[in-house]
Amino acid sequence: MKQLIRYSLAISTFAITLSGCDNGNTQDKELIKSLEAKIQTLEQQLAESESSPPTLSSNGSADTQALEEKIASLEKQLADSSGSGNGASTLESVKKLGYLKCGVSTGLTGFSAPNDKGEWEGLDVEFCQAVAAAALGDKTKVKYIPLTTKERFSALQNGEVDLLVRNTTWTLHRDTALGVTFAGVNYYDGQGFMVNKSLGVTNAMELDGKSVCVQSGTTTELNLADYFKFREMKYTPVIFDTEEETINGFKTAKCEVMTTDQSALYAHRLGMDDPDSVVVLPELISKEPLGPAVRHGDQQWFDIVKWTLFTMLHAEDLGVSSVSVDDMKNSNDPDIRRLIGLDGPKGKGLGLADDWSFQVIKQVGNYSESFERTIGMSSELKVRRGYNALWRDGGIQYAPPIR
Ligand SMILES: N[C@@H](CCC(=O)N[C@@H](CS)C(=O)NCC(=O)O)C(=O)O
Repeated sequence: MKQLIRYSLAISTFAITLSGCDNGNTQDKELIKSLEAKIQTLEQQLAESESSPPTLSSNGSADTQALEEKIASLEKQLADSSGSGNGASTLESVKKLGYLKCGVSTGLTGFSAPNDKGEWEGLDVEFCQAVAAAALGDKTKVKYIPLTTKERFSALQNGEVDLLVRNTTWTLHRDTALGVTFAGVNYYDGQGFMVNKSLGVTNAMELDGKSVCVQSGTTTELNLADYFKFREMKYTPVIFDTEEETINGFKTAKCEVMTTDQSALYAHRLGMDDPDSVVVLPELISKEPLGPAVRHGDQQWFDIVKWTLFTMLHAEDLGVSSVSVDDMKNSNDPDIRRLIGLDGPKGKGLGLADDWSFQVIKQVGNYSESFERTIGMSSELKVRRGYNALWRDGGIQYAPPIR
C-alpha cells in the first residue's frame, strides 16, 4: 500500500512538474488542474489506506494557494496514517541495494560529466561519492543517473534516485510544493550571459532586442523573463529542452546570447571551437544557490546528506585533507577529534558507523580539495572560490559546529 501511495504521489508531482509548475505564474491553469488531480489521488489513497478519513475534499473551484494548503494537509494525514517519519527508509534501501542512486546532469563539465573513460567526474559527482562514503563506507558505490531539467524532481520523488546533485537551484517552490528538500549549498552561483565578441556587447544592459538561447524548466528561463520585463527591454527567447541543444543553438547562431548559471557558461566557453571569440558578461542577474536535494519526509537521510557537506567544509576549515586525515587520528585538537569521529557525537545520531566522516574525508577529501580538482585551479575551468570560499576567507561557506 505504502508503495502505491509513494508511486501515486510521484505521478502527481511528475504531472505538476510537466505541467509547468516550474514556470512561474505563466501556466496557472495547468497547475490548478494538476493540483486538483493530486488532491483526488491523495484523498483516494487516504480513504483506502486509513481508518481516519480525509477531512477535506476538493470542491474544484479553489485557487492555487487553497489547493496547495489542501495538499499539505492531506499529505500530513497520509504521513500520520502510514506510521509517519519513515526515518531510515532511504538509508536502509541504499544499504540493502549496496549502492547510492545519485541523480546528476546529462553532462555539465565541472559538475557532472563522464570523462574520456566514461567515468563520471565533477563537484556534484564527488558529492555523490562523499555521501556513499558516509552511508556505505565506499565512495565507489554510486550509480549515476543522468537527468534532464524536466526529469530531475520527479525522479527524486518516485525513488528513481536517492539524492539529486545536479546543479540545481534551491528555491522556495522546489523546497516546498515540489516535495524536495535542499540539504545545503555546494556551489553559490548566479545567472550570467555569454555573447560572441563580434556582437560588441560588454554588459547586460546592452542586450535589448537580442535573441537569447535558454534551457526550459530552469530558474534561468524565469529570471531571464523577469530581468528583461523589469527593465522594459525586449528579447526573443529561443528555448531548448536539453543542454546540448541549447549550446548548439548558440554555436549555430540560432540566437545571439546564451544564458545559464555562470559556472556553466565558463564550461561552455571552453567547449567552443574558439573560446576567445566569446565572452561571459560580468553581471550576475540572480542568486543560484546550487545544492543537493532529497525527498521530503526522510529526516535521517536529509541529516546524512547535510552533515556530509558540513564535514567537507569543516575539514577544510581545520586543515584536514584526504592526505592528512590518517595522521589526524593522533591529533589532540578537540575540534579535529570530533570531526573524524574519535570524540563527540560520532555516527549515532545519523545511524552511521562512527568513522563515517573520516571516510568522507579520506576517500573524497575536504571541500577545497574537491572544488579545486573539479572546477577550481587544478581543473580546466579555473573558477575562483569567490562566494564559495569559507567565511573566514571572505566567502559565505559556513558550517555549524560538530558537537
Ligand atoms: N540552476 C538552474 C539551471 C540548471 C540547469 O539545468 N542548467 C542547464 C544549463 S547549463 C543544465 O545544467 N543542463 C544540463 C542537462 O540538461 O543535463 C536550475 O536549477 O534550474
